[in-house]
Amino acid sequence: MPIFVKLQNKNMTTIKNNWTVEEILDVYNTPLLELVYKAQSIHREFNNANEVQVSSLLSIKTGGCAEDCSYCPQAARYNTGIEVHKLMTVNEVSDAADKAKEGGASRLCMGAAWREVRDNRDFDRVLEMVKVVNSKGMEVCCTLGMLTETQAQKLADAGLYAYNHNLDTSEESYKKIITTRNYDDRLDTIKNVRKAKVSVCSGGIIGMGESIEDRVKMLLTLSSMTPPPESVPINALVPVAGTPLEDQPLVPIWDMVRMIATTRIVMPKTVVRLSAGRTQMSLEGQALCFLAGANSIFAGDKLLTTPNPDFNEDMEMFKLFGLTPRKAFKGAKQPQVKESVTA
Ligand code: SAM
Ligand code: DTB
Ligand code: SF4
Repeated sequence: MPIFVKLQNKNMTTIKNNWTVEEILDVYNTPLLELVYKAQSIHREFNNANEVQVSSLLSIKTGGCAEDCSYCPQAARYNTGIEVHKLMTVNEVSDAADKAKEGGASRLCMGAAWREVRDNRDFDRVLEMVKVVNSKGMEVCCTLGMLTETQAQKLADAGLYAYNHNLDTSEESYKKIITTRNYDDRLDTIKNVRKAKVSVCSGGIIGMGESIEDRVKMLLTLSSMTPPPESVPINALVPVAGTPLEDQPLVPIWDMVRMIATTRIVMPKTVVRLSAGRTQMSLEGQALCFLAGANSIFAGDKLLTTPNPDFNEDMEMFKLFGLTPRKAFKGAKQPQVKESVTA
């Protein structure tokens, strides 16, 4: 079975975007080493396999969120003991961006524990933050919750490069994880981001008690978008005490490898980010994830509220694996992607 079809026509590459659940399940269930081999082959065909995009995360507004996302330490209704912090100042963000850039990050992703963006002074301040970080030659990403079309356009005008808005899981399992919004709300925001011509970053979390079919269905929804997201973060659940998912067992590394390899195969050109959960993975486990086609990480000692591997350890890991951090794409022409082709 051809697992993807690629047509080369000058600058135009066509990638299969009509996967079925059964086809993606077949990919996911391929014998492990064969799966990694296939994913690595596709990765090498479409990307520079020695380059890894390094993003730095900054929590610009922490905790006190109105939503009930079962995994999240920042939801106000769970007692997780995190330090709540109001919106940072533009100067604080500018200093943090300088530090991240010095460390080699090409992208700064600013996260706010908001259900949605409201048209108020806080949003005006975020727009200023975007302008300042953009002026430093970094790709600026935000994850601020739901957005209207107008808000997405304002962020784009301020110089936003990418917007992160995760689908997290399949539509069916979403209802078990979050009740204060629905899947369509998520899809609507992603559409608004697209309309504003901002790069889309959308992925999910594994290890929340979902089935393999749920994982596959999420990948189907992402790969069927026209075009698919430019980046897809794959998070392993970080079980946080006080959240409803605190007792979930840690995700086996083999599940993470399978999920990353499957993401790489169904979305060959997408940046696949090995996201939350790296502190619970060995170096060998992470090496397998890179072999399976991961080509991005969050670097920096903290994610939003939970720990991440030490920055210097990550740079040592890159050295050991022969990987180099990718330069910022800003200003570079993005390849054109034409959709719809049958395998
Ligand atoms: N409030 C915004 C939203 O929900 O879109 C932005 C911030 S929210 C913390 C960003 C993403 O972090 C979530 O969509 C989820 O995928 C991920 N996340 C949150 N808590 C996590 C955890 N404990 N383990 C893994 N990923 C997590
Ligand atoms: C994403 O997919 N993972 C990042 C980023 N997008 C915003 C967040 C992970 C958060 C992990 C839990 C925490 O540190 O609070
Ligand atoms: Fe709020 Fe986002 Fe956490 Fe959900 S994931 S509780 S929306 S910060």
